[in-house]
Amino acid sequence: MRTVTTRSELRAAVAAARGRGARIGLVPTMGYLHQGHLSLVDAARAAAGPQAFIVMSLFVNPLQFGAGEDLERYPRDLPRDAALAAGRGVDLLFAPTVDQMYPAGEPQVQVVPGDMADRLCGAFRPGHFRGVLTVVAKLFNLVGPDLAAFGRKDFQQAVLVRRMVRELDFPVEIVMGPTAREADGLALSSRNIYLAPADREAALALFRALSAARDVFALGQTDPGHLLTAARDVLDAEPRVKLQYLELVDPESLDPVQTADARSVMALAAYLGPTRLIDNVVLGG
Ligand code: PAJ
Repeated sequence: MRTVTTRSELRAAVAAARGRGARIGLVPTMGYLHQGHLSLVDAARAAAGPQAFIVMSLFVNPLQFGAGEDLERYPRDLPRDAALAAGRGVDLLFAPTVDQMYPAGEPQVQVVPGDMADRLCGAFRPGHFRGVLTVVAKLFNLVGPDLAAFGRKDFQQAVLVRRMVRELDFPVEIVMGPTAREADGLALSSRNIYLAPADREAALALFRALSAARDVFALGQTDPGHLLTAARDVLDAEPRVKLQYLELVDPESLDPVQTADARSVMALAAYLGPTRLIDNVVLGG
């Protein structure tokens, strides 16, 4: 695996791979890699086929962090990440500085999403998805991938990237990888290392709550109120969990559903101490 830090080295390395007939798969990340990120490397490789050339980007994107969020203390460890990426078969690691990505400071031209970015997480993180889509668009233009992999864990993000690709005609196939979890159900996240032991234990209530709703749905319940109550009861029983939102939405529009079906997605965000965690499940999946 080669690591590059400049846009020109990135373009040259991708062009060389393309010249050899490679199909380019991109896995965008903010680093501090875990098995969720690495499972996307596998998904991208599988989708790209025998001629796969996998590019991973590793960039803590300041544009997507709001005031008072964890930009400064977001965990960073390039040597560790490079070893993990190489071990999983990444071909090219792109780890730029902020100056390299935004040489003129905050870009004057950005990708501004519509109402769908003001729901769920977006309601509590104004400007977050503008920052995400702007950096993803930039990465798509720098790499020119045939496909790019995103995790279902960040469900709203993956849906908005799909919309951006469709509505702005990026010639990129989007692959959505399943949520990787610890053995006890906690969704893997770079932020899990912030959790104090008692909060790590309490955080299990998130997936337990979503699973409870899924169980009630499996018994035939389709009323959103009942399904949300099933989840909320589990969360309420865990006082360390400070729920930010719990919603049952359509997977395409992100609108709240009137009647649940197997495709409906239950999503939540909650604070455990100072740490904000998110999770979601597909009711029928
Ligand atoms: P980051 O949080 O580092 O996540 C990078 C990718 O890994 C995203 O597609 C995310 O959905 C996926 N991922 C994270 N946890 C996962 C899990 N437990 N299972 C499966 N996939 C998981 O998301 C971002 O970075 C940024 O917003 C980014 C897209 C890189 C733009 O800056």
